[in-house]
Amino acid sequence: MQLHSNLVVLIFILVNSCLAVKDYLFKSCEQNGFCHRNRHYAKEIESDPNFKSPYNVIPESISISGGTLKGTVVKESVETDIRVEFPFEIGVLGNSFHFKLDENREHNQQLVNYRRYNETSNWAFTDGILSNTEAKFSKHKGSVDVLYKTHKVSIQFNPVKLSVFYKTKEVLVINDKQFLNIEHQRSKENNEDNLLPQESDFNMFLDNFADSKNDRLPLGPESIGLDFSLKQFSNLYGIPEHADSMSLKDTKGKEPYRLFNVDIFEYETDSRLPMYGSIPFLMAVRPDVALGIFWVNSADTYIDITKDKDSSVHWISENGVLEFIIIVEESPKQVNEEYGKLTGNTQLPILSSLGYHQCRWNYNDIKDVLEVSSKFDEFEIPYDAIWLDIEYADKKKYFTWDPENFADPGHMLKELNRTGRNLAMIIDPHLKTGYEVSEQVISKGLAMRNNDNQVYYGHCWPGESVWIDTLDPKSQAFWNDLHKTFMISDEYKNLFLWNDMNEPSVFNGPETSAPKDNIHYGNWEHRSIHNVFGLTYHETTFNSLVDRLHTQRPFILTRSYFAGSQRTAAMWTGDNMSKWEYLKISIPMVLTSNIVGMPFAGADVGGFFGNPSKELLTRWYQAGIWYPFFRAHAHIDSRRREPYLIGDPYTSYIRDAIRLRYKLLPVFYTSFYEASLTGTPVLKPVFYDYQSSGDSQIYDVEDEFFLGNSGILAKPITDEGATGVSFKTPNLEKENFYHFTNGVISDKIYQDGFKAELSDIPMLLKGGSVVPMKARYRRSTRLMKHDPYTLVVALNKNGGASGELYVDDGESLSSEFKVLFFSIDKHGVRVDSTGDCDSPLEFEKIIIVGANFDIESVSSGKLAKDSNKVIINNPKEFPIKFELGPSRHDEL
Ligand code: NBV
Repeated sequence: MQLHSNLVVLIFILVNSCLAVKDYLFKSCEQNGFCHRNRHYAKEIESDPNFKSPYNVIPESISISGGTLKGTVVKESVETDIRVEFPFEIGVLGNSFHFKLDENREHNQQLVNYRRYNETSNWAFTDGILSNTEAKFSKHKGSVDVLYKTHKVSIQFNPVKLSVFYKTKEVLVINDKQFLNIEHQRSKENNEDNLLPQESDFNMFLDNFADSKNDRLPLGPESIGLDFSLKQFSNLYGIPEHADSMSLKDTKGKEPYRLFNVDIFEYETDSRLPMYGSIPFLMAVRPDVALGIFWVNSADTYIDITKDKDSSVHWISENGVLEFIIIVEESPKQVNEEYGKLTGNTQLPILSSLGYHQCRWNYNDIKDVLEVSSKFDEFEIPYDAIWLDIEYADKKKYFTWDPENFADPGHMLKELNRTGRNLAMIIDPHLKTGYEVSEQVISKGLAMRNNDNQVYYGHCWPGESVWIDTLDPKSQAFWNDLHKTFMISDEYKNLFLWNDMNEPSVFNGPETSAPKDNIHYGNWEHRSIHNVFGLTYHETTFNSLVDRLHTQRPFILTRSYFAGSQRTAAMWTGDNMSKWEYLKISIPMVLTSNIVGMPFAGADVGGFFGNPSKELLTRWYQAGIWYPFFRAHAHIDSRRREPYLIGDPYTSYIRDAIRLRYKLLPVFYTSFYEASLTGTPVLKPVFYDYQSSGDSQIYDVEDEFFLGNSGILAKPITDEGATGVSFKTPNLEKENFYHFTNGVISDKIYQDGFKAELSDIPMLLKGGSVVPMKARYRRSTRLMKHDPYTLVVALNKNGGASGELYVDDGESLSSEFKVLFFSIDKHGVRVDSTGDCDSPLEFEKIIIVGANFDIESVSSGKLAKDSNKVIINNPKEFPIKFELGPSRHDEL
């Protein structure tokens, strides 16, 4: 068995090392039964102007109670004897419209749960969502209206169609094109009597895709499909994960976007192929309205997009209940806020996880780890976490240490802790057979099962493995115990965890994942829960860490994720390559993640596969400092490339870049604080603030972004040999942007492009901003704790500026905190605050640019002037009052 499994791994590695993405491994829509059938159905309908949908609401079925409308949709066709009823429910959650439709199915004596999976929302939604009791319903002949806030949803009965109105204007029509399709329960024997004339029966009861490994499809066809027409929306975003542009593309005549969590090897850019995670949330934006569609489904899903003045989106899922949320608000920010109320906002990260992470597959032993660590100090490059990949474990048996190379992990953790550093370790969900942990998983009945209800054995890094079924609530206690005993003792709190391969990745499984007819807790098929499995795994890990660390915020990085993952983990974009195009695409990918409420995102700096040129590596670090999650990583076969190894001037440029990240940590932390409250992006696309600027090009800007609400606008250089940069700055007549390259403020106002040498990180600061920074070099975040702040102030055209700073202890789950609000004008500098933390903060400098008033003296601190900058050193007391000189501008 062992020999066999090693052979499989070897073949996998050999095959992988000579091929790029094996798209033949992944089903195209054409090959994937349910997608093929739904596209076929849509095509038939589009070509028949007389088509009348067979789905109607039964008027007498409507009942309203306690803020919920219940009713029944009937699928009825005169050409056939089909008559199936689907109960549905409509409600309003917060300010979001919620629709859920199920099917009353007959128990068919099968092993697998015969019902449509209806628990995706249990994983995706946060606790304590309240129904909006102010929602009103009004019945009419042939329709019923739901009214809430400034919204109305009108449900037409025959055929079923939902029109969504916002401030009296129609913004969305659901089932406008009549693509609604619910493949109801039937058997192979009576299938013919259950088909509509427009339907194809392609692969309803068998899956002939070569890699499908005989999926038994025990429940036959169960797919759902539905179209959404977005009125006057042509800017669509979201539905990650794809290595593609931020603005979604038209898929007519092409592959649809697919959401199916897979370990995609050497993924290509400009692709709608599925990747490691999926968030079925789409945002559409026009100057006056922003709209969100959250398709609450964890099965294999395709999305067809037609882009036009009125765009349309066709969602197709393999099974599950038909459930979706519609959010309509004025701005993308408000849509994020509503989505955050449903799925939760990102956790406020432990501050040190916002520092720089140094990873590679693999650091060889403890000596290696500690040497790398001290090299960072020798070269005065800050870092916060060093990472261990799969080789630290004894024969890749997670929860063990390699006895030779990692004999005394306690010593390593203590040494790292001395300089405030963390160790991040990988723990994957595949567990090698034949050792204590996997044996217990099997004996406790916690393993994922195959379609014969036996433990499922597959292959992954350690060879033959079993998978923990984290849908089973019993897995939690078991996982808690493992983490407690493994992590040596409570003494060590400087541990971060990394959950990889949790799509789950199965080397010999269909599409490199688990067979869809495998079985999970509740006898649900893997088919139904596939896209949420990764979340169940990292959430279980999160809870284990909370259990172990008690009051300290855990940090977990996950590769696979779903809507709701933001509550407990950070993500990264997986195995990219050391090529310029991957550096470039990482920015729209991270922006997309921010748009859909998962801001703690990053990409492997330097590229995972291959060896970057020195220029590429430098530019990647300069871009990487903006990723909310900032980690360098490299494949086991790549050359070592820790920043100090590259040699000057590159090492110096990289050092400067990393140090700039540390200087900006107060801004990152404040942005995360805001994100944790309101779901707002940490890396914010430009269109968020210029939605109604009248500049339609702003909607496609995907190579520059704001850092939260700080006013910092950055545009990383992602082209080889580039020596200049040109920003897209809207509203230049009304607003001014100051040069802020490398975090050094200048009084120069941006006009058009400028030069950017290899040493330069191009950035601008919007007039009207106050940026709190910590300027001193320290080895790690924790060592910066008591450092004083510098305030960088860029005044707007009216001579004013404001900004925010969030402070707490940086690590406790619930700690005392303080939010400072800075405001500056010709009278002086004010600081207001809220919160209960009263540890004093120190400010060492205030640098002001853009003052067209002359400050003669200040009430606190020492005034200095450097060309056109005003500098106040060591201000002790706020407010600071300005005494203006004779050339004051009274019109201000
Ligand atoms: O654990 C090894 C790697 C890891 O370094 C990488 O970051 C993950 O995305 N892991 C995938 C396994 C396979 C890599 C080919």
